[in-house]
Amino acid sequence: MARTLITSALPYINGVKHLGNLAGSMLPADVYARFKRLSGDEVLLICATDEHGTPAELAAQTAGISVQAYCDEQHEIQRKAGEGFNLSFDWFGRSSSPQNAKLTQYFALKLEEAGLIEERTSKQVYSIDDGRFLPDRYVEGTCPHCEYEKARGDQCDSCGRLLDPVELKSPYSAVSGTTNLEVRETRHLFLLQSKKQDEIRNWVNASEDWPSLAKSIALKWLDEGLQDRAITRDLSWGVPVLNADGSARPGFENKVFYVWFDAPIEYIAATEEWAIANDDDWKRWWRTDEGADDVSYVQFMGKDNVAFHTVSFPVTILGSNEPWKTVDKLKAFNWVTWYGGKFSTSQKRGVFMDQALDLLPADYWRWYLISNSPEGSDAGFTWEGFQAAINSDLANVLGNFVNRITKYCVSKFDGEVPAAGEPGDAEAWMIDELQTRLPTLRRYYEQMEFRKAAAETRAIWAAGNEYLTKAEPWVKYKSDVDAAAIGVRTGLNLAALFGIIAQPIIPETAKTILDALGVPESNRSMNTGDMDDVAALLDALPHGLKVSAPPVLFSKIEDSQVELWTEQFGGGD
Ligand code: B3M
Ligand code: ZN
Repeated sequence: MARTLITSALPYINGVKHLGNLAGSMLPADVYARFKRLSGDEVLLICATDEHGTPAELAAQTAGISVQAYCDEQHEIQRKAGEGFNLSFDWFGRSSSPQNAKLTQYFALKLEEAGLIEERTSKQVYSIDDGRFLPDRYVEGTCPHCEYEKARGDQCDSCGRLLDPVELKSPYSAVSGTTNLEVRETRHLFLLQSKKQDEIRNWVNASEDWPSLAKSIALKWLDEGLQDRAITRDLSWGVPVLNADGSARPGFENKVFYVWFDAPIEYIAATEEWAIANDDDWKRWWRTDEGADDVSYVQFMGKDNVAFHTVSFPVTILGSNEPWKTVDKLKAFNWVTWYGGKFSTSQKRGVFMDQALDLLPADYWRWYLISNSPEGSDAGFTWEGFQAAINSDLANVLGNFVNRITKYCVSKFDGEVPAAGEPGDAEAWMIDELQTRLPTLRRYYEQMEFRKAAAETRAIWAAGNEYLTKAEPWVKYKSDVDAAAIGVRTGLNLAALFGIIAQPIIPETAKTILDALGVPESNRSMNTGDMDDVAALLDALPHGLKVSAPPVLFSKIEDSQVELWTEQFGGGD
């Protein structure tokens, strides 16, 4: 059995994610995992909250609670939101787990043994008024590259460049706002990435399966030259820096590892968390000397995370000189924008995951976000676009088809799959369509082209509607019941097929359809073998099988709802 390991970038712990975050890693990772499971692979889908670093500390401080309590609370909220969206994580872990602390410390020791870690004195911003160093986001100021005035110490939100806090112009403390700052010296561990420049370039070049967005970002970073970087910070919340014997490293008692050093390691540690909970073996997914050499490993992330996954994390795992599994395919996404601009809680722009589920079921959002996946470029969310997609694709093209054919079967054929009738021209046309479209659909999924996969899914649903127009069982029924019967039988089988191919994107609705048609779990697969024989697919439901009409699958979004939501969450203005 082929094995696929899938990780989604770990959502940062500070607050529920918006629809753009969902669309840029967790949701496509889930869709791909569902497709792979339906294709017969053994799949492990891993995600976790990313809990260390300055944003967590700052958010906890604002909330007036301890960082630990803040993370406990937020992890639970994010876990629930993920569950609400039917994200089928095999494990949703926490980077603050003891497994991650241990593994992070282990990697650091291995890297040091390999001569890739060095203690260096570095310059850090120190706040005299706050009485502390201000690493990363604790300091804000003007970006030296693009002059954006609210750049954070670690990265500029405007031009996307990674920054060193001491580079910021006109810096101020994010804790207190004070500008009474100075640069002081402090000791940190540096990861000597420059030593790994050639090895990483060779590794990136050897990767044949990376979609172009990820590869071009990785090569751009390599062209700029890999910088050695500090992997520790003057903070108390995080993974402690230890010696091999477990004692605190002298001079590092008040320091922890940098969040971007331990966060990707959590992919592995979360697998360990999963293994402990399920009495399984995590090494068969991660150690090539323990069976992971036949795993295909796919990562999902927004484009701003690519450098960390193609350069920094590989330096960590390749630099350890141990046989760890590295990524095979890396799928990166552009942004989902809110009417072309940024999502913002404070400015009431955009919908966040928990709010979305208060408005409509998960499948509505999943469909829209996947069929408008920000793959080739940014994708703008608009209420109007959302309404149009739901009303047309889901309510009209899919929903009406299923309701019409099942209701007709119930009213004219006693709710039983009719046995009579021989396939004719209309059926031959439908078979022809599916013979090209089903392999195309599978190919788009294999290539992780989600927008195209959704478009092809819709095209198959639309072809089914065209088939019914050609077969017109309701007209034929008046003169020739058997001729109507073949149309109804084919229509019911099409409805089942529509449910089967809908599973990766809209799993809940797909289940409703397949349950109503009595399709057993074992006949819901999307693997090549089961999809090859199209004629058999269109006569798969046992003749005489009792079917029922499912409840209305999707309700249309009214203009009045669009108006109301535009007021509540912002819109085009
Ligand atoms: N937490 C991304 C972010 O929140 C970061 C991803 C970590 S993946 C190891 O933007
Ligand atoms: Zn900038």
